[in-house]
Amino acid sequence: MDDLVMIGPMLASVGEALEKNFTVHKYWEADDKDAFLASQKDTRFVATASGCSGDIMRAMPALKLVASFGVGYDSVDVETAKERGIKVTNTPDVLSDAVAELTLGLMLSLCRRIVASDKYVRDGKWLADGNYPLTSELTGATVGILGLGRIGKEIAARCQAFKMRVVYHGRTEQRFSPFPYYADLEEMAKDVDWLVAVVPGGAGTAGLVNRKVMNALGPKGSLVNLGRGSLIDEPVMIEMLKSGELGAAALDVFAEEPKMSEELWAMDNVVLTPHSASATDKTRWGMGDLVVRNLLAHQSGNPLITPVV
Ligand code: NAP
Ligand code: 8YV
Repeated sequence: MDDLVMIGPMLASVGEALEKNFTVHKYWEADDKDAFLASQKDTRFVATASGCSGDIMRAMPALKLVASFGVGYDSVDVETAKERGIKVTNTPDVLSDAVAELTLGLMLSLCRRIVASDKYVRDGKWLADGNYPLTSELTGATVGILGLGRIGKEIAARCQAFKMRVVYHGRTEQRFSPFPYYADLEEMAKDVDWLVAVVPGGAGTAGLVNRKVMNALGPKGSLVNLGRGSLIDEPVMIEMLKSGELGAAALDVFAEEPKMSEELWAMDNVVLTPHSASATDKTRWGMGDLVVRNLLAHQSGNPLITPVV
């Protein structure tokens, strides 16, 4: 059987399928990483849910394919892969519905204060203090989608079902999109009630949602981040949420996750989830299946199903 290096633990269904088809070597279990990599000079396959560095690629001269679990591949050193002729695959599309679904869940939680009002009931305050304060709704509001890609489009469709007006920003206008395009993110932020960020991470998008953009969104605006923590200037966001310069935030991803400023935990204008937008049984199974099918395709000389490079 061909050898394969697994960088970190993966979903059980992926592990089982890989064990059937490859001799699996577990990088994360090795005490001496250099010695481990030195023993993998002839290994052609890597499977990972936690990225793959250029150093690992350089230490594996026979490496031909890095199959990554997740659509975002910012933690895979794609430049080094390209230089070395290593193919990289990801898991697009199969997760778009689940991510869009959680996005709407977060938006509803935020504007209808579902999490806070659940706590209100459990704390016995309904009985003691009377009705919970009035909230706001999605109906009639404008949402600006930062990144109208595969997931962005699914979010847009769901926002329309909630009778919202949808606009978007990306680097390029999508010619046949039914939604108004903003070439400038700050201009879009001025005009919307909700800013939903769902662009890839990496150097090109780091800090895209900066003070100016959050200022434009303003005290009545809500920021939702499903993309990557690196998209937002997090310290500035926290400062603006505290001061009321930014209305509210719903966050699934964080710059240093799972770490984050505990200041966020105390804010009731914030809803937090643990990078779980794709974390359903069905979707994670589909993502894992795609990882395995890409590896098997390459192993048998067939075209990759979802290549990045
Ligand atoms: P996609 O189809 O490639 O869409 C990405 C969109 O981002 C495109 O519309 C692109 O439009 C836009 N974009 C890229 N760079 C940009 C920039 N510098 N400025 C403005 N817009 C930019 O990707 P997808 O499948 O929708 O996934 C998007 C991202 O969501 C992933 O890369 C990942 O980081 C994140 N994600 C998170 C979770 C989670 O669990 N929270 C799950 C899945 C995915 P232009 O090319 O026109 O700029
Ligand atoms: C996963 C994601 O949680 O697909 C992505 O880009 O962020 C998520 O679906 C992650 O990739 C799991 O490793």
